[in-house]
Amino acid sequence: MANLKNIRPKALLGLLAIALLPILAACSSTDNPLTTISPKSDVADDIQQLYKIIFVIAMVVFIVVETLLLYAVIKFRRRPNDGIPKQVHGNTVMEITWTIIPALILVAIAVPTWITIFEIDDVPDDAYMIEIVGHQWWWEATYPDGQVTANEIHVPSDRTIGFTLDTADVLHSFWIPQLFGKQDLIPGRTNTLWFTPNPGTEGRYLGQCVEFCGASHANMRLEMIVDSPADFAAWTSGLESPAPAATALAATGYDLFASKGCVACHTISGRNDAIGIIGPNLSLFGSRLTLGSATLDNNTVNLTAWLQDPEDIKPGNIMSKSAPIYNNPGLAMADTEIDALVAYLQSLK
Ligand code: HEC
Ligand SMILES: [Cu+2]
Repeated sequence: MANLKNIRPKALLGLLAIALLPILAACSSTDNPLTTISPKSDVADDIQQLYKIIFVIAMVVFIVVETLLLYAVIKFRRRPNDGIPKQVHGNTVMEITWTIIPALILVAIAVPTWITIFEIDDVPDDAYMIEIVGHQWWWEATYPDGQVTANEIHVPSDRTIGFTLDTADVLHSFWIPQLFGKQDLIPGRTNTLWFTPNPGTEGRYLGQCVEFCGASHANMRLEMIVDSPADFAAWTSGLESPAPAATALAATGYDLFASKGCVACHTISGRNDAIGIIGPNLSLFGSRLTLGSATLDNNTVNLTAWLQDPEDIKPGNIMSKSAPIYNNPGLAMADTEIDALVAYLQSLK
């Protein structure tokens, strides 16, 4: 082992600074969309407030305990010619003190915690309710007027949004750290959540499934897109309109979407033959920003890669496991067929 005495103090400081860099870098919210310390809604603000209270109490405890510890270590250190120190057993006053003080600290944490839990528990009556259903490994959202989408969930910025949370299979947990806290999706039970976006927070917010749900749990992300009221209205009405197949290539893709069996699992609004519900609803897929439940940007390269080998992108996903095109070599798709499907999916705007 290196002799610590040979390391100059300045070098040590330098090393410490380098070690701190990644920690400081983790504090910027733009590179870390899953940050919990940059709240953008009323509910997230409440949780942040609680976090601050507990953080301050923890800091005070830390400083008091470390100061006493350092004091004792230095003051009572062993000196030359010290004999055996005085032998004592027990100190009733101290023991009572160090039981009562932590109990009071716990009460100081419990009271604001309970208040916050009750404040954010019940969904306000005027909330705009969206039904969320978790699937291995993607999210389905159904709006009050019946429109359905997946993985990229738009909400209007001017009102309180409520969610009912259910699962189609196993446990999942819904979490968009900048907007609201975690809530589990439990088989046979409907949970709820809600939040009101803060003014001026239109934008994209990343979320993540936070309850282990199988092979691709880590790839089960989502985006919540807080839209201005006008953008939101345009998006929901777009979800209802039939999507035209724009080019000849896209028209070929339209036919392949039926002949390759995609229709068995995917719904696309405006197509009577595409009403499958095993996979995500693909209406307006061409205007989505992400793909594979928010794990990849939605562009030609990534979409082609997804259709060539979804297993490579999301291990164990139901599409690669169950779609005949990936399990029966006789049905495998040619590159030109994939190009046509990509063109068709991108035309769904
Ligand atoms: C056996 C049912 C099944 C079949 C058949 C199927 N898919 Fe899928 N598809 C799924 C499932 C399930 C997912 C979600 C996978 C995941 O994210 O875990 C999916 C995801 C997708 C996605 C990504 C959607 C998103 O929001 O990220 C696209 C695009 C897609 N499928 C296109 C197709 C095309 C094109 C075909 C036909 C060539 C097809 N699928 C056939 C079940 C199927
Ligand atoms: Cu999960």
